[in-house]
Amino acid sequence: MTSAEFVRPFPAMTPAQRYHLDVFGYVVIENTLSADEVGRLHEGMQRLKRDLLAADEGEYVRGCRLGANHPHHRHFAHILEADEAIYDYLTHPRLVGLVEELVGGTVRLEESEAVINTRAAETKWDGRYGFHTGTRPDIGTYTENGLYHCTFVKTLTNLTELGPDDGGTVCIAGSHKIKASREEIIDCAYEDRSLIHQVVAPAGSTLLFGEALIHATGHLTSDRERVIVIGGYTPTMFQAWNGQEPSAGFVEAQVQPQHRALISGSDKWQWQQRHRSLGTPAAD
Ligand SMILES: O=C(O)CCC(=O)C(=O)O
Repeated sequence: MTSAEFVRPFPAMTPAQRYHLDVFGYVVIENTLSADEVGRLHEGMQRLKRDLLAADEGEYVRGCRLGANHPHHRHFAHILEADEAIYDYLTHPRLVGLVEELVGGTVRLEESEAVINTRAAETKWDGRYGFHTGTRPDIGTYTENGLYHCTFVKTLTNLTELGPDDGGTVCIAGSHKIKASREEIIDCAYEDRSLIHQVVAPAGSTLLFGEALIHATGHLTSDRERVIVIGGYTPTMFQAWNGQEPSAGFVEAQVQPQHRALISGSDKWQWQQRHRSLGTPAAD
């Protein structure tokens, strides 16, 4: 990145993408990353996985640690500082533009994660998912111009192809707006499984959603490894997730000036709000 300006599209979604997001609580935007970007990120994640597995248990590698370390499911916490390709992903202008549209203003990075998983050892699946949320309707959501907004937004980008058997993220459609007991909503979804939507998309596609949406890792039954990278973002005055604050040394030495506020949260209460109308066409 050489340009001194950090230009993000606004609005970043087409009206139809925005409507999909409002109705279901998520939208999958295919091929947000080029094949080269996917390749660099995939290599970066495999390198990080190798280095973490070679390190002592609990040890940090380039600022990252394994939050979960099972042979079939590894969760990587704070990947920001681990690889230049990951930094480029987390500061990708189009992806940050998508996030800002859903937040309704400028954002800071709140966390960076990845998941690498494969089919679990043979046990009979009980048909249930690890459904969870990071915020709740009303507490972390609001409406402006008649459109849904959320103050905790994620981009989940798959670096491997996701067919129906490849364990793509699942969510309970529409749960981002339902201010009822989470357990009762989950019971409804198990009763009518058409309410559970799953990501099926080519490598390099991005699932965009607000964390009030009930979601989980999907059930993987194929022989393929799934690799996803995740950026979490909030308005500028919010805090990073526990243990996810970027190191001062990294911000000083590695972060480009135009990304400082995004990565460090230094804009704090100078939050700049921006809200679209549904029919506004997407910017180029
Ligand atoms: O592994 C997944 O697909 C879901 C990840 C997730 O739950 C999250 O980022 O909050």
